[in-house]
Amino acid sequence: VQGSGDVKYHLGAEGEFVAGSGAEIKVSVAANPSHLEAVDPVLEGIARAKQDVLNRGEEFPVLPVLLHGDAAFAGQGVVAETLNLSQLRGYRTGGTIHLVINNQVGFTTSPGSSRSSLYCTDVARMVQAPIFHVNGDDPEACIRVARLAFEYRQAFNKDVVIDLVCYRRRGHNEGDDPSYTQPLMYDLIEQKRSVRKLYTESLIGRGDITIEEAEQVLRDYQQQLERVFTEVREASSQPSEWTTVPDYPDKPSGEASTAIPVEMLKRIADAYVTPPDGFTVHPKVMPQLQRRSAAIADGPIDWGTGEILAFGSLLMEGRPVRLAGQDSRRGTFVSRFATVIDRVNADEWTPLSNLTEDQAKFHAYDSLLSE
Ligand SMILES: Cc1ncc(C[n+]2csc(CCOP(=O)(O)OP(=O)(O)O)c2C)c(N)n1
Repeated sequence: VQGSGDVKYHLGAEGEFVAGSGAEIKVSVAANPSHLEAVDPVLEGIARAKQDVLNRGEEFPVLPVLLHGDAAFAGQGVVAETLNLSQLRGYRTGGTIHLVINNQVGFTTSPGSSRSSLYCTDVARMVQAPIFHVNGDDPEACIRVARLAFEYRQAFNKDVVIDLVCYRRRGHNEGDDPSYTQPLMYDLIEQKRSVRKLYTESLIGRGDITIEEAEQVLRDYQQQLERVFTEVREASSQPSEWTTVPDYPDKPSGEASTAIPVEMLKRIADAYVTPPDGFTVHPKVMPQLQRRSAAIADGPIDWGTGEILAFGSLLMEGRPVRLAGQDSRRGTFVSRFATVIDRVNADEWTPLSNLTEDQAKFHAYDSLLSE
């Protein structure tokens, strides 16, 4: 069965989180393959697509949260590429919260062998993201930093990083004994009391709770774990109602009609020769736009014009079109002119955004050079 074994979480999940206050929020966990950090840009794409559908502009109502390991965050190139996407018009998501679970080891590799930077989070300095280094043994400091990070994201719509400095008590997996490779660190870890014990002691010491209350909370929690464990065990012995492969819609069969009315063609042709008032089209570009417009009426249709007709007719049928890639707007080979730049003041004009009152939105973005 796909996703069985020790990596069930790789399948992702969707649900609704209900806070103690009763507030509800939709939460989804992206399917995450074993290739560390590969999910980062995928998650950003999911968040951006949801934001585009919600269409609430600079509100950025979907919050991406990325969890990283310290070795992977410092080592994987896709982390830098994802940070580089974070403020670009075609890709931004209004700020991502990056939480690095910094257990100070990557499987068996110590920081001295896994990075040249001082901190595992230094790569995020490339976008001047604030980075909070916080002691994982201090839950209240962690909560404070989490709130601060969220408030920063909401106020500035930029990425923010939490470096949760902590430790891994046991091996990377069941068969692993970290004292083979990090004996000194693991001597220290063995002597440490757990975060729960340390925090319980400080709450009791401060007089915030009594010993009896602490014991009661622990009992409740263990009962919850037992209950869920039993539920899961019983559920797994019944046939699963979940499918394990994506549900692909059937391909349309037979010939689909793709013809468009001649008025649509004419509207697209007109849009290409009707710049806004006061807009100065580059003198070498204007004849190309005029040729395109004439070709729509009389032929022949070249590749670039064919594309524009396809996009334009989809837009007039109410389907949004998003085009993102290297030099997408002009077209690498001077072929597209999805966006035209004013020769005098560098203003932008996108003819396909000016077709009809009720057309769908057209987005054309030049992308970062990442491939
Ligand atoms: C791209 C990639 N390289 C190597 C691995 C194998 N691998 C899995 S976990 C791991 C160590 C990761 O260390 P860290 O990022 O610090 O996260 P931790 O497991 O300590 O939370 C390695 C090397 C992988 N899954 N993906």
